[in-house]
Parts: sequence; C-alpha cells; structure tokens
Amino acid sequence: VRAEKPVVDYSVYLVTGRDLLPPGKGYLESLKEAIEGGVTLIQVREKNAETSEFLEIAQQTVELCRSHKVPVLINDRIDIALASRADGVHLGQTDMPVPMARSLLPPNAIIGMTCTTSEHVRQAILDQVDYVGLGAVYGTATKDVSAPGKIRGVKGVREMLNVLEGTGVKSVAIGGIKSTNLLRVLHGAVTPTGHALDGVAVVSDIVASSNPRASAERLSLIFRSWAAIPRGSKSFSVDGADAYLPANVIKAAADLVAHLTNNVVKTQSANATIAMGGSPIMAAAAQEQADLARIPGGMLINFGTVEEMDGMLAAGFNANLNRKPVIFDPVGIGATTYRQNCAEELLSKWQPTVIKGNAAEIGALIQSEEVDFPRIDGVYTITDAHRCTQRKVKSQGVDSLGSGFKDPEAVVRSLAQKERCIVVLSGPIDYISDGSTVIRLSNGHPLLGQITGAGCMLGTAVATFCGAQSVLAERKGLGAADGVLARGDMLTAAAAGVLALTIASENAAQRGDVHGPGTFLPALIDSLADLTPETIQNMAKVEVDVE
Ligand code: 3NM
Ligand code: MG
Repeated sequence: VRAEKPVVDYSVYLVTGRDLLPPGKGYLESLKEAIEGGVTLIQVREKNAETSEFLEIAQQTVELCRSHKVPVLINDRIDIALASRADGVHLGQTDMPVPMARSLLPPNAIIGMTCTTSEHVRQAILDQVDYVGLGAVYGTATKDVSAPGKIRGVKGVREMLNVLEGTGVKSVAIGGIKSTNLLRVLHGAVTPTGHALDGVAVVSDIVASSNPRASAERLSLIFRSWAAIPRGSKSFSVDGADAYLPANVIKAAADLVAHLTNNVVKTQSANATIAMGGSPIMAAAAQEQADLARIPGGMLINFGTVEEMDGMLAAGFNANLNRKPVIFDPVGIGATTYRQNCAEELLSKWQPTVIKGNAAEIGALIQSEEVDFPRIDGVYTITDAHRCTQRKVKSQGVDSLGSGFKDPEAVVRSLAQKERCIVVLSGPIDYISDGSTVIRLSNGHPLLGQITGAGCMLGTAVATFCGAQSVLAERKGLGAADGVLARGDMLTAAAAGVLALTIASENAAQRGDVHGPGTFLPALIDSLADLTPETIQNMAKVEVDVE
C-alpha cells in the first residue's frame, strides 16, 4: 500500500548554510527562530561536511523540525536522508538519478530537483519529482552560478514555469531572493495562463541574518499577502471600446501622488498634479519611502536625473508591498549605459504597474534584454526613420521620437507581457496595453513637443489617475486585475491619465493668449485644472483592439 504523500507547504523554503551564520549565532538557534518566523520547509545543505558530521546535523534538524511539524529534506544524499528519517531529498542535475533515488527511499518521500532550463524541467516531470527548484533567479554569493546561462532572471523562471502547467509538479524559485525582491519574483514569474510559483527557497536572507525570525516573518508576510490576491481571472472584464471610453474616468480627488522625479521638471510636474486634483510630494530619500507608501495614491518613479537609486529601490519596494501603483518613467534610458543598468536593476527588484516611455525609451527597454526577447526579429522592427536600428537603439535625449515602431501594437503588448505590467508608448498616437488589449489614443498637440518635461507630465498624469483609481478600488474592496500587482483597473486609469494631458494640450493650444511654447505651458496647467470627465469623454479619440 502506497502511503499518502504529506502535503507540503513550499511557500517559505529555507535551505541551510552553516557557513553564512553571523558570529555568535548557533545553527539550531537560528533554525528554530526561522521556523518560529514562518519557514514552512527546510533543506539541509552541507557541501563541505564529512558524512558523520552531515548525519549529525541532519538528525538534529529532523528532531527540531518534527516538534514544529516542518518537513526536512536532505541535499544530495539519499543515505543521510534514510539514516536521519528525513522527509525526502533535494537533488541536483549531477546527483543520483531520480528513479534510483525513488527506489531507495520510502514511497512517500519528497523528491525535488534543481532546474536551470526548460529541458531540465521536462525531464523532472517525466521523472515524477514532487517539486522543482527553478533558478538561479539572481546572482548570489551562496552558490557558484557564474557559468553562462545559470542566472535566469524572473522571466527565465516564468519560461520554466510554463512547462509545468497542468502537471501538478510544484515549484519554488531560488537564487538571490530577498524580501526586497520577493514580490517582483512572485508577480513576474506568473505564466500567461496564471500558473504561479508555490514558494521561494532562500539561504542568505534568513541564515545570514542576526534576526532570522524577523527575516522569515517578512518573507512569509509578503508571500501570504501576494497569494491572497486572486489570480488567473480577469477582475475587470472588458468587452469592447465602451469600457475604455472615460465614462469611468475619475477626476483624481485630492489623492496623494508621491513623486521621485528629476530636478528638471519638479515644479512643473507638481503643478500639473495639483491641477488634476492630486496632491504631490517630491520625496527622494530612501528612508521616507515606507511612510509614503502607506498614504493613499500612487508612486511615480521618474529617473530623469538618476541620482537616488536607493530611494527609487525603496520607493518601488514599499509601494509594491502596499499594493500602490508604481509608474516607472525611464527618461532617456537609452542615452547612457548607467541609465540602462539602473533601469534593469529597478525592474528586476520591484514590479512596475505602468511603464511609460517614448519610442526611444521603450525601444531601449526592449533592447536591454534582447536575449530575453525571442520574437525580436519577427516583430519588433524599429524604423530607420527614427534613427533607431534593430540592433542598437539610441535615445535622442529625452525628446519624443513619435511612435517609431513599425508595429507599435505588438511592441506594447509584448513588453507588457514581458514585464507583467501596463505599457504606455507615447507619441503622436499613444499606445497603451496590458498585454492583451491595446488602446490607441490620438489626442494631443504639437506644442507638447516644444516644451521640456511634457513626457514627464504625462507620467505624472498617469500616476495621478492610477493613484486615484487604486484609492477607489481600495475603498470598494476591489482586487487587482489579472497580471497587475496594484489594485484597481490600471489599464483604464493609465489611458485616462494620457487622455487628460493630451486633451488639455488641445484645449490650451486653442486659447487666444497662447502664441507659442512659452505661453503654452501655463495654459496647459490651466487646462488641466479645467478638465472635467465630460470634456474628456467628449474629446477623447479612442480605439480599442482586444486580442
Ligand atoms: N541553488 P541565496 S542558487 C542552493 O540556482 C542554491 O540552483 C541555486 O542562496 C540554484 O538565497 C542557491 O543566499 C543559493 O541566494 C541560494
Ligand atoms: Mg546537489
């Protein structure tokens, strides 16, 4: 009779690493605190111990964990697992083959397998493992992952997760996962049909901590808050253009929008926010981000003058944690390698709700992870007319270049799918997508291209409307739409923000006292302040393409 497999909670999976313990912290002490903090599964990993020492550690671990009802797996060694009566093993690609391990272990033993490629995952499924460890997600000092292809990123994990769909094989991600990037890992790894990780495995974030209880609590809290969001279904169903006409456009009612924005356009962006009914605060210090994220509204991260990376990392992390929309405006990203690296780091550590950029910026984001973008030759051809070549996109400072892509719909759709967020591509026609729907907006005025910071103001408008929408959603108890981390209908809100600014620009340009860019700017702020939902509704030029 085959024994029932124990039900394993993979959510916060601690892999041990005795060499990483901080001075003065005992192994069992650290482990006990970690379990009390909410660790749900343990793997004893001993890469340097002799057999007798490994066995002793395994036995002590099993004893402690039994009393807390936390299962224990042993890394690599079937004999140690058997001798210590552990619950199973975790095997690497070069360890004993799974069928052989299975034949040696009790029938209800848990067997996990490390996978770096989709091929590994396919084999693990054939071998009927219980779970796979997918990684490395990020670089890590805990294990040598320096060989090419070993670091897979959030999107690499998603690719492997795709293979698991419908198989019942569980999965955790591993490698450099910390509480500060956990939400990005969990949200970013979800497959297009909604298949998600069952947990994350960590070593150093818990083991190297002098307070492993607090570290485990943090991971556990973040995991549970994420798992509580409904997934796999559209919370906001859309069946046609009407839903995007701004009947439900809200005038952002005194909701606060925290800005991390560049020094060039601070005043102007703040004034635009106030004109739309929002309440701006320019707050760049890392230390204030936790407080700010608790106030209703949205977080605009505009890195026009990239100076405060710590502040931007903290801002996105805290906003994610509080389910506040994060609007990322990677101004001039193509202009310098530093900006590209910064954008890559930010996008790997927190989850944006909306990415907004002009063609050069969106192009640079696409190119920045070219290898991760398999359809690049087929679809994403950037026209030479805009001095962008397919291999190398050069940002033209921060000026908008127009739509700049031969197939902008495909570009916004794919980038939205890749980053699991809303993408706004600005230009003479603005394209907005959540990865399936594409909204085309053709409002606007050429004078917008003749003042500085119009793009930044567009980001401000999107952030203001997304912030207000998330406040409304929170009040109504609404969740997040499928594929978006923040609450509320962020696609509609992003579109409404774009409409607000572009329609205001048309109204401003019509005014008799506007003679050029100098008089246009104050008129634009006036027009933003004069906007009503009815004006937006009457003037909006919207087309919707539902895939
Ligand atoms: N396996 P930390 S990465 C044990 O990629 C292990 O298969 C990995 O440690 C893999 O949480 C890794 O400290 C180490 O980064 C993870
Ligand atoms: Mg191994």
